[in-house]
Amino acid sequence: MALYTLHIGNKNYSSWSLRAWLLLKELDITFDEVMHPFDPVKGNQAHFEQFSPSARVPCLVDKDLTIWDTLAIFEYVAETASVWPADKAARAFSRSVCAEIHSGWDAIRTLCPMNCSLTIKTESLPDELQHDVNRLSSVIEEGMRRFKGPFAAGSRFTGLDAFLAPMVVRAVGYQLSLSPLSRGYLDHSLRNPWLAEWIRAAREEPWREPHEDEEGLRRGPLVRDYRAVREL
Ligand SMILES: N[C@@H](CCC(=O)N[C@@H](CS)C(=O)NCC(=O)O)C(=O)O
Repeated sequence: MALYTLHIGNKNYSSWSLRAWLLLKELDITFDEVMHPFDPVKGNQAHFEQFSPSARVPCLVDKDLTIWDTLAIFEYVAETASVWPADKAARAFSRSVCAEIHSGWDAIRTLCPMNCSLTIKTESLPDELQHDVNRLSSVIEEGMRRFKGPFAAGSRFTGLDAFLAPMVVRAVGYQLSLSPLSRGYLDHSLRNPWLAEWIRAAREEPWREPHEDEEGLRRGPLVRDYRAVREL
């Protein structure tokens, strides 16, 4: 029997869902996955509030406990599993970067919405987006230098890698320019079999979020759309 239930959104678009899903998969924690496709016409509020107090995904259910919001889910799982690095400095760094991403990086999140299916040749990088891209590059670089890789905070996958996964998808999909060391991290992350499985499933989804696709395409011309299935 699965330990938890994890409510998630569309794999193509739901960056926060990816983080929690990837963490549980990497930690080998069994869970039932319940996907709730976003509804770009009616909105999600009425549907999502049936299982999540914030009406957002991801949302984790452990028997009679409901844990919502990605950081809270990570800390809940950390009570019984090895989410964060054993090394104190690496743990402090990881939590700082995760908190920074969670409460900031608005430009990269809104101007480059995660889209597992599209490759876009980014030509328009407003200053605030360039700032976030530089910050992404520099936190990966710092993690790799200080904790020696190949993961962001040392020799094994941790919560920080789960937090960075949607940024990896963005960096590749929007062809963002990162430092050579950071690019090495991207290549290593893309070889993660669970991330590859998520991306594969995302590309088979029939659902579309037109405003997300349009926002992404404002960054530059489409190089490739990997979606296998026609829109419903
Ligand atoms: N702070 C929340 C953010 C969650 C969030 O914004 N999730 C998006 C999907 S990636 C969502 O549920 N959107 C539905 C909506 O806004 O209607 C977290 O960290 O989990």
